[in-house]
Amino acid sequence: MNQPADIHAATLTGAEAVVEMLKAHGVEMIFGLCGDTSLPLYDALARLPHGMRHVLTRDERHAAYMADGYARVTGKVGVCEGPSGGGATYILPGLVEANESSVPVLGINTDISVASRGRYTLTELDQGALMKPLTKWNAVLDRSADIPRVFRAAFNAMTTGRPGAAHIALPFDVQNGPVERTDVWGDPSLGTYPSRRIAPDPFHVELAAKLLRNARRPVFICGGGPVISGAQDEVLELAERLSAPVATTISGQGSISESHALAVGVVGSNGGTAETRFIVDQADLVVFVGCRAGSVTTERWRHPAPGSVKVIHIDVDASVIGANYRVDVPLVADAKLALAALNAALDAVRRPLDAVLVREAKERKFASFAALAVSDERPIRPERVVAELSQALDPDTIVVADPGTPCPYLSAYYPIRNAGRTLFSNRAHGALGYSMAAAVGAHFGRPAVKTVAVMGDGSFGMCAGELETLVRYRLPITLVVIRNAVYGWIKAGQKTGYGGRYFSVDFGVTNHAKVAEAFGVKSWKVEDPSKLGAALKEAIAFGGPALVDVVCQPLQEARAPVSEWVA
Ligand SMILES: Cc1ncc(C[n+]2csc(CCOP(=O)(O)OP(=O)(O)O)c2C)c(N)n1
Repeated sequence: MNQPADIHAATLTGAEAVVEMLKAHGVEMIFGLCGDTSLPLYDALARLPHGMRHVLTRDERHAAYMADGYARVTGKVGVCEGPSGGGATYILPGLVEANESSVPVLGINTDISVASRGRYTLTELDQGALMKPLTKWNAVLDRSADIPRVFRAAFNAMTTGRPGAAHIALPFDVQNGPVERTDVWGDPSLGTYPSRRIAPDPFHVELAAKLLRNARRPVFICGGGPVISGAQDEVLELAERLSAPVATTISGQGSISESHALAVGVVGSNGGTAETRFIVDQADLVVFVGCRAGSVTTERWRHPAPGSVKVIHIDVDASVIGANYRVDVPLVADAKLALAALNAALDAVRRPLDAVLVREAKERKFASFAALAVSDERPIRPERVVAELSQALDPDTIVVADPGTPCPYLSAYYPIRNAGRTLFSNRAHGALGYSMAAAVGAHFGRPAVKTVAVMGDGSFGMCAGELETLVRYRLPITLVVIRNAVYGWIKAGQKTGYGGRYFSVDFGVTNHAKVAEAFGVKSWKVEDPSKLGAALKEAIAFGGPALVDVVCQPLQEARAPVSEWVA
């Protein structure tokens, strides 16, 4: 049996060194699930006075989503862990989402001993090969002495350049071998992101400033980059200086408050509308900021239309620039530094505010929404749910939206009133069942504000096990389930694109309120739209986990925000 840690000994065990390396990088939270190969690590966590909090989850996928939600709202690296074999395959979806969404999440899977490799050992798996294409950086440890260097490299990779996920496989015997105490150190600034900012080339800044000066109708399209780099002030200053509309992707929401006169809202095929598309189409210069200009944002590279506008592309990842659009000026840089440099170069410019186009587009967009938002139809219209949420929630509430109905409807019609990260979704892969766990991570990251997760019933089926985690930690999180007994987004696609030949998209009705109650979650089931607002307010005010099960219309009967389907 292991002895209590001697915190002054010249050597540590590998497991103790892992704990010290996490602490050295400023880690405060670890989300994870135990296993046979993790016993030394858990024992080190039990014995050492590290001050970190471990949240026991019911599934490694959700541990990774929690780390992701935590990282998104704190600006710190999220850490998750699990055991070998199934622990690695289960943690994987959360790591790949974080990586593709430029969120720094460190996944640690313990592993069978180095000495047992190649002998058909239970749970043996090539974790290095598995994680390599899915993470920004990964390593399999073979020797305890490498632990400090490997952890330093992982934190460096996650928080410099484009942030991303890292994975470390930590074999059982490596956890027990010796590590020199003098090697165990880390730079805590690498535990936050972006930890090392890259400044733009002044030559390209001048070229971009010239294009902006000459443009008559410039439009900004902000991806996730501005919020990641904390560039909200610089976005606002530049937009106001040029009187230029600011549109965002879903990940880019929070680049600007959507109450601002120049804020267009979301563009693209998942959350954009014809009205927001119009603002992009009338531009003579588009500035992509921390945005990959991918299929959803550009509605399959048609808005803006290639060749019809000049393009300035700002991104910290040089490979993004020019991948989809011919670029007139590339700015390889951190978004905050690039926008600050443009503000400085355009110091003399101050155009009078002219936001008529944006105002009219927003009025048209919300006029068609408003009629549906007050509808008393039963089952309840999704628009009504979004409108009631907008009324019930404070501007600083963190809202996490799952794919299906929640993400496109909330990103289109739930105007975020504060700049910064208050509404987010897993936009890279859009896997169902993200919001509940991400909300748990977000709550631990910002416990002083309310956190709400909005999901379809398809998503509920993929995350319900974590209700027990919410209850065990008595988390004051509100869950809203849009119940329609169908994979509605896909059924709507079958209607729109395949002549209504519905195939294998309907499933049975679940009473989510009852399921949640059985876990110990306070629940409401709402069928009457006039009772929805009150139920939401009660659930939000409740001091523990709460769920509102809303009996809704399926999407194919409701108006989808955009009739474009992305494939
Ligand atoms: C893990 C995963 N599998 C499949 C999909 C494809 N998919 C996208 S939306 C959707 C339907 C969502 O259904 P539900 O959660 O009930 O929400 P609704 O669309 O009915 O509002 C499906 C199956 C996905 N996004 N994630």
